[in-house]
Amino acid sequence: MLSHHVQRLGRDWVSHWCLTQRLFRDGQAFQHMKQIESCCPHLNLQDRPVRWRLPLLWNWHLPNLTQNSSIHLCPAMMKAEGDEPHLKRRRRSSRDQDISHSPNEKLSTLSSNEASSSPPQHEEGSAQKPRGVVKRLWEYYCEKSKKMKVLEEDQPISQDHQDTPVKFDFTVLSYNILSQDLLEDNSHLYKHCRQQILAWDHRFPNILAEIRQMDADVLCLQEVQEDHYGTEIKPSLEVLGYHCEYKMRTGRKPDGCAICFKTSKFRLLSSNPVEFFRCNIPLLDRDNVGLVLLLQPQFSCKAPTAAICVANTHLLYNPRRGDIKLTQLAMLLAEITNVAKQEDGRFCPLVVCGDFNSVPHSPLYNFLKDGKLNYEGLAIGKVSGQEQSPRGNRILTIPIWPQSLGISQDCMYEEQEKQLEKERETQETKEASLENSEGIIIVAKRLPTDLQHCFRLSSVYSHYLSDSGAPEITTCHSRSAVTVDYIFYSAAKDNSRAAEPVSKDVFDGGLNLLGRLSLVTEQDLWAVNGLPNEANSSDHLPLLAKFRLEE
Ligand code: KL2
Repeated sequence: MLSHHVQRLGRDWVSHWCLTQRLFRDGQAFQHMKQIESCCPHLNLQDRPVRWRLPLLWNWHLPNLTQNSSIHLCPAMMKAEGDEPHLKRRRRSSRDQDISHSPNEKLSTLSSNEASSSPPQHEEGSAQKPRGVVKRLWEYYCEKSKKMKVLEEDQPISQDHQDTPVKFDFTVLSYNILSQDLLEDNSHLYKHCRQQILAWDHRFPNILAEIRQMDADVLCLQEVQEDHYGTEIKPSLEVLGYHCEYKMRTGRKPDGCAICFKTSKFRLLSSNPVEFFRCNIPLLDRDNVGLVLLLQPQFSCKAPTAAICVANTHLLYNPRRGDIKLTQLAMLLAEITNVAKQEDGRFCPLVVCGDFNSVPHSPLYNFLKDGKLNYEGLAIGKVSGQEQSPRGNRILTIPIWPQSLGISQDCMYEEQEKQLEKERETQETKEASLENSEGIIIVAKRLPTDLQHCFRLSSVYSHYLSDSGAPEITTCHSRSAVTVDYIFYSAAKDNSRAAEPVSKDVFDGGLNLLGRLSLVTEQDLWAVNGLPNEANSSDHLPLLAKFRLEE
């Protein structure tokens, strides 16, 4: 499976023969391939033509395909998401200062108030820095160290699980592709970019080329603009073998979330859009959405699991409105609970992707992963962790959302919760009479400020690079460089990756994380002019993970 995937990735690299030759001349490609082969003989790289070996290097080098190099950034026609503040939390290290003042940037202009804290703005006609080539490597799970590792020469091989009777491998990509309307509404965030690279005609071919090269079986895309979706994105992805499902935001912003899957790998069982806007609930006056699919894997033999559930969302940006973000998340979780619930009462394996506009280890992030949050005394500006010192300190109300929303504190639809309670009671009565015990059922004391959901999820990424400990960055522009994008999944019981918690026994099977495409640091990104740049055409990086579903 893996080597086949590598082959498919590799075919797309034939077109980048110049890079191939350069890397081989430098000896880098060969060296890296040798390392991979020595660690993973099951990849059988020896048998492949040379051109199939390159994708594992994963150096982006996308050609400038644009014909039309001019762009007119129109003034914002609509107010950006409510009255959102302009500053996101921004981590500036001394290293970044060095970058801003590096000799390479002599010709860049720094505006007086941004000179020390923001990347330089580009002047048309200024000397070019290197093209945006971000080096990202495949990291594979190492059974021995129980860690994700870039393959090295002395690394033992234990990946192939040859004795697994029934297995299904698939890859998932999560990518906020930056809608052109939002780019133009928030043009102040992209002053470091040459106008030419911000044109949709430049960006779309690059984004499509990235998606083609990664060749994921499932794509979770955010900020997919409706007109571009209809005319370019959907038709192009269909040519690549994807079936596409789309949910546009409510309100006036014409972008939304898409989930696309290879029809050769999955069949659509159901598609469930989620709107977070409710006209009768003042708290829920924002237009964000989610999309939840139930997919049936196309196994070559008898399927061990009937379905997997894939969810995608883009939560509210506003760093101060953690109350809205948490409610939006609860609404998404209620839909996931509904869709993923099987007849036997357990849940099918889950993959939850998206741009959560929340940083790692923030209360919202912890809640999503751990399945519980006590929000007593928590300021709404602290929920997402986007700002270290949020203005205002309004505390979350108890409860956060009104009962009229119809979603319980367990993030379930009230109806489903009642049904579940009934089932549980019947089960407990049965167990008590069987054991003939004193029938003491210990119920954990539940506070009114306790939020819960049914799942415990693991994150594909660990948010800090394993070698340097530097924070991984998924989005970067002139005001922010943080992780806000994630791929979460329900881990198989024996697959507690990188100190991630094991899923509760509520899942019917689970997923093994086989590998991921490594992320990079803020410094790495500013070394290629930040995002978007010549080759990376969004202000986010794509996240990519490979999973195995086992019997
Ligand atoms: O952070 V994002 O970018 O996940 O990449 O999600 C939102 C922001 C997206 C959808 O609302 O638009 C961006 N300052 C900075 N970014 C903003 C703002 C703002 N005031 N408003 C919207 N976005």
